[in-house]
Amino acid sequence: MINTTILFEIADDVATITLNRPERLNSFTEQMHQELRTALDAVEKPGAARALIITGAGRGFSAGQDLAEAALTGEPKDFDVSSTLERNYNVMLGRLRALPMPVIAAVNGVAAGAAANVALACDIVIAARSASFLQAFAKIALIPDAGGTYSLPHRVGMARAMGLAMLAEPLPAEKAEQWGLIWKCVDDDKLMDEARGLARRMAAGPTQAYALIKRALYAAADNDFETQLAVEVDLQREAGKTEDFREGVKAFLEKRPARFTGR
Ligand code: LHQ
Repeated sequence: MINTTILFEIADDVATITLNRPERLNSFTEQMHQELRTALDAVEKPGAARALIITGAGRGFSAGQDLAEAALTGEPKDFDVSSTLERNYNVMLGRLRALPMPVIAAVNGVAAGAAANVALACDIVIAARSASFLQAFAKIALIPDAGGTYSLPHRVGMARAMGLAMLAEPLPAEKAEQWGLIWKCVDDDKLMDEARGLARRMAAGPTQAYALIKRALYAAADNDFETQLAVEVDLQREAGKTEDFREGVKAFLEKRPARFTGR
């Protein structure tokens, strides 16, 4: 389907995007962003998939923006660094967050710069024990982008967020798990089994409930308690109208596993 700067497939309701420029540590180019848009178009088609995995080919997840790409060379007056954020990263981040299914980042190696924050924008982040998260930006005199200035203080608190952003030192996966930055760190050779297992499990789960859980939890970061209670009322109303809710209750009462369809 798409087989150049990314690999893309959908099997058993699980879509998988593999960033695929291993010789450049899967750093993001304009072409890769274009192919990611095409892949997300396919995932967003109703009924196409019920979970998405994002991972990297080779020894890294991704080194962030391709710093060698033509648009970044030359005199500062000739390019606007923010343009790719607005055209590419931010649109992609919004789409991942809005995707009505769980998105799993399987971080197979270093995730640096914008790529670290793309991974952290996924709903569940699993990392190989040898992987690391590097807010590389300050090394090239930039600030964390792709949502990093939002997700870091929210997830790990201001002290750690500031240290990660200013010192630009790699955070090993185990420490990322201990800090609550990611869901889980697993042995390298177990990473994809673990990610696929989770994705398959969730692809057979209550897809609409997962989508509503995402909406509720992401909204919470910006809401006060009263507002969030109201959000829960609205979203729970929607969850309660799904066939899967009826099936879940019925299965409980009949003491059998639920057979969810995502409807
Ligand atoms: C790369 C890259 C790379 C090109 C490794 N580009 N070639 C948004 C908007 C607009 C502008 C700017 O930025 C942004 C957001 C961002 O993402 S800014 C942050 C960009 N990323 C970085 O600054 C990280 C740069 N890379 C590194 O610091 C290292 O490569 C890390 C620590 C990730 C990995 O180190 P190593 O494991 O030692 O690998 P390596 O450095 O040897 O890289 C392997 C190859 O990949 C190498 O090529 P070569 O021809 O020498 O084998 C690198 O040049 C290339 N590469 N990152 N971002």
